Amino acid sequence: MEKAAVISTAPTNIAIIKYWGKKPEFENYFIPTKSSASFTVDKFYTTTNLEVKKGKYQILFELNNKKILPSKEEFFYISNFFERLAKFIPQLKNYSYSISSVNNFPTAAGFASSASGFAALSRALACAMNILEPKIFEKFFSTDEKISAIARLGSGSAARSIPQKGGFVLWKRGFDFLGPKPTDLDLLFCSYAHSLFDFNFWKELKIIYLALAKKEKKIKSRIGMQQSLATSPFYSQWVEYEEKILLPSLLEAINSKNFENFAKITSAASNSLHAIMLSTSPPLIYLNQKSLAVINLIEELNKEEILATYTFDAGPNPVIFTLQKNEKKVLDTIKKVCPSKNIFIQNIGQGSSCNVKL
Ligand code: 2P0
Repeated sequence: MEKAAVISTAPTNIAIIKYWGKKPEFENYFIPTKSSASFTVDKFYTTTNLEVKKGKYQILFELNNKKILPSKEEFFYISNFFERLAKFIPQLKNYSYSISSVNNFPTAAGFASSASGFAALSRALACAMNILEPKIFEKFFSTDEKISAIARLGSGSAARSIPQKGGFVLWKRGFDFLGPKPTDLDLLFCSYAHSLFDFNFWKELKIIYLALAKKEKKIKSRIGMQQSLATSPFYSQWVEYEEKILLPSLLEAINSKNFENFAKITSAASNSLHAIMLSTSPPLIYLNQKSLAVINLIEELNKEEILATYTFDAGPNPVIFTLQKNEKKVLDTIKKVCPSKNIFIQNIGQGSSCNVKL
């Protein structure tokens, strides 16, 4: 075959236990310092059309129906991903790639799109290689675990948007089980995400995204996490505590659908991430006044009974979790600080998928 055309979709995900840093000795392999765990969501996703043709290596990239020039940062992230991949799979350079990605969620509202974007691209690439290069497909793309490890090279959080079952997904840091002399492939495939609880395991859980602030020109996660690793005096204790204590407690809380414990762990993990960010030098401050107002509102709401919890990534927009039976009460509270049009209510969703176009 000389040509393949495929269409993929991948949802975004929201981490409860966060990823914030790569092992410096494995920097080129994007192996995280700690495991992370997230919920896949059902309403925010990227759709990617990919055409792969035999011939001169080149990349054309459109995002939200606009051509992205090679001088732009978004293009650089994509071409960098292909360069990193080509170190493992040189045959990728025997093809040209036309990529058109559309996010169904407001990109400018500050919702991260690199997770769904790189997951959709990796899934599409897997699908295309199945048609064009069966041996390469077999070696690098034949399981969700492999595709998840590949997606990691685009953007760490994308690894968690790959597993088709979606739901609650664990991305293991993986390096604990490497032998003394790991090969390139050991390093590539040791760290991947897999689904622990299906999308329909905890149907009552509601995930509410708030667009409090538009995207700001802040330090990008990729740079920020390097700075935290290099300068936060609490970094290694944070990693060990979350790996050994918080993550196992979270798995237990979800397994038993214990919302109260889940809520306490979720806000604690978010606040710890932001404490690490604040203890970075120079400090990384992603939360703003409105974010703090939401934290105060939820803490106030929870005084008698725990009804909701919150988490923040590298930005000011909260994601709130509650149970369906308490959704109205929680929304009434949130609406004090966020207009209805900026509130996006979601369920836990399935993962990425792909179809071949005729
Ligand atoms: C997460 N974040 O676990 C954490 C929480 C932000 C805060 O994953 O360098 O864009 O591309 O691997 O995936 C954002 O980092 O970084 C992120 P790269 P990415 O969701």
